[in-house]
Amino acid sequence: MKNEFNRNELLRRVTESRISKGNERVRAITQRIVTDLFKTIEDFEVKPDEFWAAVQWLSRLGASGQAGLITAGLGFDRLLDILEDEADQRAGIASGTPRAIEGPLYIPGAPLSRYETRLDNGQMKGELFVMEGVVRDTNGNPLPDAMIDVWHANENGRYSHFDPSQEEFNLRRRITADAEGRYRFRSILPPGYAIPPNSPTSELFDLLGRHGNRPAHIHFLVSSAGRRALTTQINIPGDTFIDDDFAFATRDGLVVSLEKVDSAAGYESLDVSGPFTRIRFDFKLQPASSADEAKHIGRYERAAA
Ligand code: MBD
Ligand code: FE
Repeated sequence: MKNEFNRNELLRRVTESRISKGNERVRAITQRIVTDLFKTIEDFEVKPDEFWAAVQWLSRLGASGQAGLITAGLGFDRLLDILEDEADQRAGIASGTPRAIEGPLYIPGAPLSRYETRLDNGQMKGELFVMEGVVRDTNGNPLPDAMIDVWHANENGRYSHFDPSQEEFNLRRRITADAEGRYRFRSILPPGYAIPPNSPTSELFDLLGRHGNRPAHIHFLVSSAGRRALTTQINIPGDTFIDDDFAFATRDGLVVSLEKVDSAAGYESLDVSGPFTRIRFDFKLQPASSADEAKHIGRYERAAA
């Protein structure tokens, strides 16, 4: 009878069998997840057709490249930020600009400029704005040559690279701050984002009775030698979804104000002529406790390092 066993013995065999050391952490976390899933299947009396529909959904999700939408929409991305915030607080590390989730749509290697640049290609509809400020440490000292990576959606709420209708790196740039830590750029205010309809992601959100909208936002990755690389976003005020982000990423300290500026004097090098909208925002970077923490890289590169 040694190959006839009940569910508890099956779970024991699945989680305890080994032919080599493996990795203890991976083993322990897998054991927890499998144990919890066995229990979920039992408690909800999940039937084979439901189980295989879910597995097939997971396969389609992977093939669609949308796993990062699901993690954001189910709160995992914000959870990681909350846990890091709590760890900083316990360690007494001065807080800088609040962190906000990277999201799944960052692409490294955007075109690089010094001090100032233009993100849009002149064809995007919407309101011209200039965003400017200084990158500082947590004591307020400017950080010369700090690196800013900025990316946002186009007028349809889509991101270049993932949207074949846009040229490569449209609305994506890197800027090195000047000797006083200053940066500025012009672009067009983006609208919000909505998860793709008729996709594995929208299937789940429909079944959950949830919307898949993000309020209008702009992403940043900001870094400087000896400072902890910051991943954050700003939120553009006035969006219907500002306090109801499907990714739970809005933070009070990141909702900027839009200033109306009457004269373009001083903005000639950005080709601004008439009145325009301005966002002023200084980034504050925490001290880094290792060279790795200071690296200007996206989350997938960081995980692979
Ligand atoms: C986005 O633009 C985004 O920032 C996140 C977190 C998820 C989906 C789309
Ligand atoms: Fe985004």
